Amino acid sequence: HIPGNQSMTSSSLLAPQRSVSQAKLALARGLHPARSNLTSKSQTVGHQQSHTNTSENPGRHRVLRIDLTLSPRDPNAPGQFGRAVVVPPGKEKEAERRWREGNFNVYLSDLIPVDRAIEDTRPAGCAEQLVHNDLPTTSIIMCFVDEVWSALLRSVHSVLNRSPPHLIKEILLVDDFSTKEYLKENLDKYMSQFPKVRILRLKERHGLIRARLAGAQNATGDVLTFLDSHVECNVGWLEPLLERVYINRQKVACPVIEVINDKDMSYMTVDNFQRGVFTWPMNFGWRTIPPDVVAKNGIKETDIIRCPVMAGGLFSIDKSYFYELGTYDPGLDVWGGENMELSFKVWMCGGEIEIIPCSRVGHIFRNDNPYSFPKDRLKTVERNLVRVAEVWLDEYKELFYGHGDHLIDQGLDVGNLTQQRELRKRLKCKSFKWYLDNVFPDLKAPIVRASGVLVNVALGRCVSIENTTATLEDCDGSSQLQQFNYTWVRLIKHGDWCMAAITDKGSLRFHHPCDYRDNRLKWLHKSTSGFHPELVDHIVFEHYQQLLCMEGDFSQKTLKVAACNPMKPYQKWKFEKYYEG
Ligand code: LR7
Ligand code: MN
Repeated sequence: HIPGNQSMTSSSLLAPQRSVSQAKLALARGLHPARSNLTSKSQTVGHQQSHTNTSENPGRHRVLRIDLTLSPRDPNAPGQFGRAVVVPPGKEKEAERRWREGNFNVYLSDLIPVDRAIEDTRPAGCAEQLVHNDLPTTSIIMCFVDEVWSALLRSVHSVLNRSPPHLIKEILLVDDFSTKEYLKENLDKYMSQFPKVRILRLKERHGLIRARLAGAQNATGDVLTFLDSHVECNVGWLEPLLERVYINRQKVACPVIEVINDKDMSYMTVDNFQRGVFTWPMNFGWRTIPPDVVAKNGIKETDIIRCPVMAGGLFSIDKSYFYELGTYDPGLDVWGGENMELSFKVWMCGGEIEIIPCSRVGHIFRNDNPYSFPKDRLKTVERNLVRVAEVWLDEYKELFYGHGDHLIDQGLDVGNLTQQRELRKRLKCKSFKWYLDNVFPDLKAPIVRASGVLVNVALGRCVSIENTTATLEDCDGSSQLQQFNYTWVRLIKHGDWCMAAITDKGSLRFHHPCDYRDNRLKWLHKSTSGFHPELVDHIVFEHYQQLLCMEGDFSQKTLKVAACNPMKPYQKWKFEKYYEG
């Protein structure tokens, strides 16, 4: 699983789980989507609602209900209330043709209103929550490259229609050097009706990371709120985010990311209790908090969820805190890895990442990026991840390098890291071990995969080390000379010395120093030999496409490498202990 590999990181696979359909959810609340405009009850609609201090909570008010859901312009329009839309008969070809403009159903996106209503999917109780009267203002930063017109407009309208105006300092649209004509003239013209919307045009393609930084540099609000350019903000989405940042400026607040279906444009809610996590080699994903943990701890649907990592695209952060943290590593290119970087940086340097269930934003999940990468996509993502690993993961970076094949082995240039490492020192950030122990204890991260004595299965003898040579001796678990670690980057280590596929004085040599980029030191064993299923329990050395296996010779007490043969018993090896990870 190479990072960026389609099957591992495709966006649609990353969509958070959902099992409750939109309709079911509406029914559960006694609302029918089509009739929710009749259920306004006592709630105030529009921007007029004032900040009345409730007597029991002076200085706070309820989350405003600023929302067109209760009175959409055209209740019968396609896609209204977040309903699924079907392509009209005879238009299928056109819809199919237009798919690749955005890698989602662009035809339907154009068909539905830019300010459609969507179901209020917040858990019960959210509308009653109180937020401070003096919340900070925010700049909304949305960067885009060749975004679909109607999707971009719907994103902007959803912010304008569902945010208290006094909290929005401005909406910054950062055009990352789009090539589409309509995004040039038409966009300025369209947005000129909204004084708060500003368009910033980059003179070359920078990628989303540096585009966001350009937005941040131009932002005048107290808080930065980043959004993708194909989202729909739901009712009351903003106040709960700003409330968290207000309570503690080192909190980074993320909404629940709901799903705008790429095929039928329906707005679908997602399962509760999901955390943002990652698996090796740093693939972002969602993990549901197990029901028994929820029950045992009495976790409520509205409770804030602390996350090891954020998805990346949608969050609020105090502007001065963002700069204190040194923003993003500006050396990250185009797309990918920046969510890991910021997450590690926030947690390790004193902050927190939270998902706020009362804040919900829909996002169009797509199977593939609709824009081109200036350089190779895989290499770009890999390079970004290596920068993150080298700066933040400490000794655990081996788990990143050890999972899957990495291009770094082929001499990929990742650029200079001095400034990023110095930043980490200057901020006195904690270790990655601290992060694992305190923030993400359920991540399996054993630095070694196997350890202890290394036994030749057929001979029942153990590898021992004599000066710089490997020998075969009677097994003695108490002997230091027979202790080895097999690591994720495939080194067989004895202290700082590594077993090499080099024969010296008739047996394999232990080499110093260990360098995981030295191909003579890399051995494949056990699960990594999944590439060669017939060679389980063998220790394989890969050399110019040719496979060689470690083989014991007890009469000589030596080890060598020889042509692999699954039938040869002297080629089977076992470590004393294996670790899951
Ligand atoms: O070169 C680029 N320049 C840009 O301005 C590439 C992209 N962009 C814009 C793009 O138009 C879009 O608005 O940046 C935004 C994000 O790009 P997407 O939508 O192609 O990314 P994504 O939704 O597939 O990927 C997720 O991971 C990215 C990793 O770098 C970013 O962090 C995205 O913001 C992030 N999206 C989300 O977190 C939404 C939920 C997805 C999940 C899980
Ligand atoms: Mn996106």
